[in-house]
Amino acid sequence: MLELKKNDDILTVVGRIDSLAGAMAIIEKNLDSANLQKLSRIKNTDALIKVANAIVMCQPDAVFIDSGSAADVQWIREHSLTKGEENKLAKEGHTIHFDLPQDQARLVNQTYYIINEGEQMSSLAKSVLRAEALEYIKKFMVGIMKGKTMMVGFFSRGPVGAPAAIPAIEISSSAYVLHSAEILYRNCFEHFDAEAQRTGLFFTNVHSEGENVTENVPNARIFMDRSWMTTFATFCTYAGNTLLLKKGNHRFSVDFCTYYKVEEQLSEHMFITGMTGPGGRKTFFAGAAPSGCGKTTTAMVGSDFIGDDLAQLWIAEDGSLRAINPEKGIFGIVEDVNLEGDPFLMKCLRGHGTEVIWSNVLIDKDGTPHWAGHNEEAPKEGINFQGEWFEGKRDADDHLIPMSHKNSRCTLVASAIDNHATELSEDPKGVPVKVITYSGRDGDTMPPVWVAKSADEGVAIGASIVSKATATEVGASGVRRQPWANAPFIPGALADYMEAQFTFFNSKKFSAAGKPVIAGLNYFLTHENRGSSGKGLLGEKKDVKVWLGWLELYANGNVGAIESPIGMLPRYNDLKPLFDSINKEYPKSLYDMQFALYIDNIVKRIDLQTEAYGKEGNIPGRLFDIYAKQKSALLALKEKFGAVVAIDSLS
Ligand code: OXD
Ligand code: MN
Repeated sequence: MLELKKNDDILTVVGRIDSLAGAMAIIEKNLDSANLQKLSRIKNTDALIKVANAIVMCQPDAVFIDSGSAADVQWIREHSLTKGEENKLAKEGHTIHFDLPQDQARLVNQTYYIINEGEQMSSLAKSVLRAEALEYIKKFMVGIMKGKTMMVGFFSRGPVGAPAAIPAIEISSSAYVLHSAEILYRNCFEHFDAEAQRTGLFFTNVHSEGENVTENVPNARIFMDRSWMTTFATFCTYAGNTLLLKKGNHRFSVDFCTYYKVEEQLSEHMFITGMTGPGGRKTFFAGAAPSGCGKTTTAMVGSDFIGDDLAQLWIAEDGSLRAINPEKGIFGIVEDVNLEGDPFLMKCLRGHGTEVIWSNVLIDKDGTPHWAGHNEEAPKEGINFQGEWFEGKRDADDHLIPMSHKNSRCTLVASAIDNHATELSEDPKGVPVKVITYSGRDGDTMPPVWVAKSADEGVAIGASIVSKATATEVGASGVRRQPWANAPFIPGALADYMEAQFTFFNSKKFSAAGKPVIAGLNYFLTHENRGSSGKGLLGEKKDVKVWLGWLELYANGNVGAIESPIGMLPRYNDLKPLFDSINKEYPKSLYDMQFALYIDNIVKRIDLQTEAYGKEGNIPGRLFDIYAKQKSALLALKEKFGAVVAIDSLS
């Protein structure tokens, strides 16, 4: 359950401002005339009260209102340089920001939902009771901005006017955070009041890095108050922990869709991209993958790239599935980004004319950034996320320090990417999505692509993602369940989220043509797991284009498929021409390896999921029905053909 505005808003408890008059008195006392003038354009009472309470709580020396004007954005850039949060690099418009060595990824163990007594949360989430969170905030956030300037920006998570867009306020003493917000989100200062009224809500985010020192990182907290859709973040700067317009507000949006927009909207950890099919037709995809599993690369493979991380989906009046990207920029992992796999991104990173904030890469003596896997000549020394670096340097535990952190990033506007469909991205009507994909880092079990035979089986594919841990979360390791690749961002009970998925994808509001094809994708199968003498991945990054290309044809009825217990599988003869078009040999022997069904592995997965979901309360019975049906069909196949079923046995 989610009850909005339940119990007290912590910001109001601490700031004690609960009226417009009270808010205005604080605002007038703390803003200079230029900033007061700017803020006078915002009339929303709740928003002004939020800002006033944040001022009372954080006690900044000054307050800067970011109206989104070119001058204001320039002020933020310069403030970041003056504070030393960013430094200029050799290339015009490029800067470097370093997060503390202990703050290089999402601090999952210090991230909590603020909940009320008796609320049921996702079994995969940490939560803290309201009273406890209040104690922390009183202790650590009161006066946290003394000596600093508080910056306040008004943004929209999506094109203004889109049915699934929601406005948000970002309040921070970090100019790096506001600078990143300006690149990643649409400043909607002029439209904030109208949007808050239209949607009936807005999100609020309050962050301060404090002194920004290692000693304080253990005290860092990322709190998300579900009931008041307000986040608090302290003593950290990594954007995944601080720019809570991103994953903080995504969580609120997931919550909102699960409890207030059932059968209307979904909020997903998905890229959005378009593929061009025969005759120039465009087919749009929305695809989920856990953090650090190549969503950015996959999205850019399309001819009409829209977004690489988040998607807001809804069913339009005409029965089509629509999507918008709540963001307008990319906070992308740079490890392994190179000319071969990411030509468009590399053009921005190594060319001219694109503003880029780099984080946690190596900077050489000439002011050029370097990162692992860029396939260029690498320097032997420089400055990186832990300070001076030289090849062979070891940390206190005698581990080799890599040239760049595995989770080092680049922040840039999406419209700089050559294949970005900028005009479409800004259309509040969204793009019509025909294909949904789910993927994870799965080295040994599922084939590269398979299509669900029904909406219910599609929901089961999303529910069943497993993936190897990546560098995007501090301290994560092993292979883990990653439901919908959205699990870290689902605040409420998983059962509620799942129920909302079943309801949405089975909705009668979809027209026959509007119902999406739902598929699983896996680029991570390895030779070792397919009985091959080869090593490493069984395919290459660039094969993604083929899997998406095949789904494009399938979704438009141009190719058939082979039926199997887990779903529909592609025919070799349909894949071959797609490989030809990326100039790649595709021997039948490789297809046979990729698409053979390893029954024991798949059944093990089904058992794992059945057991894990069996421990959650209230999971919809149809999930278990699907697992049971698939398992018995798989075992029947094993009976007939053995533990490894060749794809040709099915056709
Ligand atoms: C991200 C993440 O940064 O999911 O997108 O961690
Ligand atoms: Mn992400």
